[in-house]
Amino acid sequence: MKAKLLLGCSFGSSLLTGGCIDVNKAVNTATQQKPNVIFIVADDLGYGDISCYGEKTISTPHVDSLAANGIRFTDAHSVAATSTPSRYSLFTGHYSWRRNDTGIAAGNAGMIIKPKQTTIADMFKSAGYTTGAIGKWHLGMGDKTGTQDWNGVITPGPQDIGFDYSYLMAATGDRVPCVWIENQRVANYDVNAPIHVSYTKPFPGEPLGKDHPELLTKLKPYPNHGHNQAIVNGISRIGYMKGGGKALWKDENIADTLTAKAVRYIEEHKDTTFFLYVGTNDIHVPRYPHSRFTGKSGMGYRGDAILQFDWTVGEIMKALQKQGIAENTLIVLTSDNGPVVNDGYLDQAVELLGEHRPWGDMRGGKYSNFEAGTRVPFIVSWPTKVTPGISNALVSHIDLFASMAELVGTELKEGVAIDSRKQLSALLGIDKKGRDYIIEAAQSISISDGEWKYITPCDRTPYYKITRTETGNSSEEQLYNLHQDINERYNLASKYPEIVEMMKKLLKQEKDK
Ligand code: NG6
Ligand code: CA
Repeated sequence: MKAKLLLGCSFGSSLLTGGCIDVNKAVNTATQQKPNVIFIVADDLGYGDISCYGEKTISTPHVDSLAANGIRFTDAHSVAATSTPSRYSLFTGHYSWRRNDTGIAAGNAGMIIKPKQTTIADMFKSAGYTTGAIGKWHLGMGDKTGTQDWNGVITPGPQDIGFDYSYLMAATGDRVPCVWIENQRVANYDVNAPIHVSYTKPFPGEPLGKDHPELLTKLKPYPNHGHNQAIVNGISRIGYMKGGGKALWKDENIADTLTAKAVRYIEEHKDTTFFLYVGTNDIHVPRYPHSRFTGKSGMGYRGDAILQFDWTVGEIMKALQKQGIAENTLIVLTSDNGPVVNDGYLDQAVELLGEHRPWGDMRGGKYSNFEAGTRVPFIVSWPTKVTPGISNALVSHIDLFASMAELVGTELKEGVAIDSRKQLSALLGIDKKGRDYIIEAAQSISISDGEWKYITPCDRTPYYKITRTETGNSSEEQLYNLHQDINERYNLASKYPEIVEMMKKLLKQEKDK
């Protein structure tokens, strides 16, 4: 009965607004002098991977200081439990599961967001912002998969979906091509080493990790995880690649490079109003941090990569201070999906994990329908506007689009960011409730009102052996009470069929939209 009452209360309120809280004051002042906006999106960083979320095993002072001066959310969610669908949803305000081509993208995938689709960057531009994207992209580039000209202009690209400036890795650190792409051309291009990329056929004469383990000088792939194709910088990857020469990245310098680019962007744009997306490579595999960080966490490269991520955050904050624009810059710090310990390389992450719990109190992790798949760190800082604190409001990446539009005073046109809702008051810590419900996608789709969570039945494997992930897939309907059972151990579906029905109805309504 209690359950019913709570559910009724939660789902009974308006689904389309941030509630009756008045955010006009904050927004009005904001529109007089719009803030710069920076999204720092970490890769595979878990809820428990930064010290302000409670684990005593790691120290992330810069992130903690951002949280101490901003709002730290305890119930914030990415839309998906892997990178491509998660970032797609964040940038477009559309649920990734509305399309069937938003799964983990290859390094030679064509651009998933088509130029005609309006992105959050387009929205910022229309409000007079300059826009930049630095770091991990993983949303495809070029017209069609496999047809990019890596030796010329790669088009369409970020510029066609709202980013004035871009400095990106096409996909992930473990996928070719291992080069930076600046404004849709390979940065530091080497005319003597033309670049060829394939995900189907190896290039004759190019050694592969699986045949030449003696050439793997930095990290070896974990057997059974693949990552044993092209060798770049002593590390083998997914996909085949030829050429690159001096343009090839060195993994140990990736954080330095993208941090320097972000700092320079801030310096060069201090007199404009800007939106900057920084997607860090940390802490995705292959984890191979700079020697300044190695051995510092006691947890091997995974922990060291967390320290490197924290350093990046510190450098960005320092740059804002130095340019005198820290006060009126809104920063959102989050992760694209939950944590994974062994994701494919022998980097001792499992052996040296010790007491550290990247997933906090939750079950699952990256790839999982369970909470740790999508409940991610989420911090909002805006020194002149937000009162520091902790918020338990239910928030989702899906709402960043409409909420940022609210912030800058832009009305969204029909068909734009259809799944995104105005939640600025929750993001600024005023509304303590947030969304009525969120929808998340791993291999199955889940819906939760913060207390109750329903996971749609899915016949795929309940356990990924290679990453040791409990996926949360089950052929049975699953219903959990997250307030009493954050670890999702007790399936209450048969006990509360009316809640299951309510959840399914809502999900259907969303799907039919
Ligand atoms: C998986 C890779 C994993 C990682 C992931 C993408 C294998 C066995 N595993 O397919 O290592 O690259 O894709 O991660 O190849 S994400 O965070 O970018 O979505
Ligand atoms: Ca990721």
